[in-house]
Amino acid sequence: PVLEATLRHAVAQGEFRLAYQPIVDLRNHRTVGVEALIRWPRAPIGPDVFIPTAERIGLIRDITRQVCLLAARDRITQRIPGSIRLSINLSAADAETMETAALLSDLSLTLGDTALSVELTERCLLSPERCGPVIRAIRARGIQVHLDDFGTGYANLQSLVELALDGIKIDHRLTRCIDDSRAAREIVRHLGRMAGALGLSVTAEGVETEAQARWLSVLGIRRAQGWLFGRPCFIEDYPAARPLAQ
Ligand code: G
Ligand code: G
Ligand code: MN
Ligand code: NA
Repeated sequence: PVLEATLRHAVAQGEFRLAYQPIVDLRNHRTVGVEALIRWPRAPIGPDVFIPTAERIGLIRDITRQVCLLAARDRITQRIPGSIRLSINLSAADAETMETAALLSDLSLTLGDTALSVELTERCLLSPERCGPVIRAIRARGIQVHLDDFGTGYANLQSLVELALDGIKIDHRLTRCIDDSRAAREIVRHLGRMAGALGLSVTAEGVETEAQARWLSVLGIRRAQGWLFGRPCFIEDYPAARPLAQ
């Protein structure tokens, strides 16, 4: 209840910021995109704690609206060179209202040359009859839709059957096992093949070591994200140029 009241206040006061984490091409470690991750600087808790609360008390659509405004205001192209794609995370309630497509469309126009993607979790897709039309409207505006946390849920293969999507993001829990587990490697290899056959891109999340990055390359995965390449940081702290790894 204290968190709920504080969170309502934070939404009313606009106390959130976005941290950006690079997404790289594993073949040359060049930044091809950034994921925007919400932060609440005044509070010592992360979105893993306050986003579920916001979802429960009906604040998430207000928060998503603020995320879109913050992403427009941060002018990321002035700090992050090259043609990159910005990804933002959506919650289930966002995926069920057409207002989200309009919101994203406005953001996409503001971003100009920077392409826009959204990341949905499986929970966003629980009612395909409601999210299907919203996802189609988002994609019709040239915005990509990626399925987040792939490989750890239970029904996301069905999502790939029912919905046209652009890519999947392999959950960090799977990436973490890749050095030690032949099973994890085979799963990632086959996920990559399956995604390729379906015309989906694959991004591995939570890459922390060179060994994991090498395995992913060997297994045919092209895009990755994780502390090895960069931690999420506010736009003013975003490294001006990221050295290419040898
Ligand atoms: O940034 P971090 O790894 O702490 O994020 C924790 C969780 O919060 C992740 O599941 C991430 O998808 C989610 N998250 C981060 N930023 C946002 C956001 O802007 N909107 C929503 N809906 N979820 C977010
Ligand atoms: O669910 P989603 O993929 O949107 O959440 C991304 C979360 O993963 C964020 O909270 C982000 O801070 C975190 N994250 C990003 N890179 C790494 C990493 O290399 N290792 C770990 N453990 N977490 C990471
Ligand atoms: Mn995400
Ligand atoms: Na994820």
